[in-house]
Amino acid sequence: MLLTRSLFDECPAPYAAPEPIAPGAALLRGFALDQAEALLQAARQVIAAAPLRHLKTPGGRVMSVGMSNCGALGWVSDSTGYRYSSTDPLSGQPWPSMPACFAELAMQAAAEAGYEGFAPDACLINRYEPGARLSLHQDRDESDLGAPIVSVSLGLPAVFLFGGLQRSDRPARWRLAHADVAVWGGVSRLAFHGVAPLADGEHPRLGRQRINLTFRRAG
Ligand code: MD3
Ligand code: FE
Repeated sequence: MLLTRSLFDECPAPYAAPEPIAPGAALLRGFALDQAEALLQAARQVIAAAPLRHLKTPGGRVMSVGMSNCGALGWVSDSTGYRYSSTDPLSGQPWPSMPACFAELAMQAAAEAGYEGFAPDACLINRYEPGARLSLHQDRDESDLGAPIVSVSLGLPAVFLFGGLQRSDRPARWRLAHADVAVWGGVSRLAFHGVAPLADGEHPRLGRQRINLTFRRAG
């Protein structure tokens, strides 16, 4: 049984139904399976035009996660703070437009979780290599906190930390695997969350990395 489990651990099951993980939040396991190849190809094109980079935090650290964006607005961080920008600070050009397959998947996942009419204007691409992590934080740089956030996991599995409205609330741990989609809205929208250091591994499609697409209504 142990052997069977390890062999098939990374065989994603087909999507069945949303699993509630907190009020307003749902996990859609395997929801992106049919679209994973198209999403990865589109992500590769975005990254070719707006390369992944390790941003500096206002506190002066370098983030372990590599980031890029597509859509009208992109999330950036530097010594002066966090914000959304319509241009890529590396090139001075607008971010690549959001691929249609990205926007469509995000809209469908939001609807599946009960949020009709989600129209993201920002997609953050996060690339984790083994050891990369995201410390506990809130997403509060968006002007419309009534819109949900949709996140799509690709590649190596990660442990997602999902806390409460206070940083001190002990977070629950959720495993997010290839093609899993999570939707966060309502009272979960301002919950503290993060990603534990990525465990090393080899994903059949993506190798030693995890890519996360985070869709937001930022403007
Ligand atoms: C729960 N990214 O970029 S997305 C981020 O896997 C970020 O790269 C993570 O957190 C990642 O800010 C997780 C899932 C997510 C996004 C926003 C949330 C979960 C959330 C907002 C509230 C609660
Ligand atoms: Fe976040």
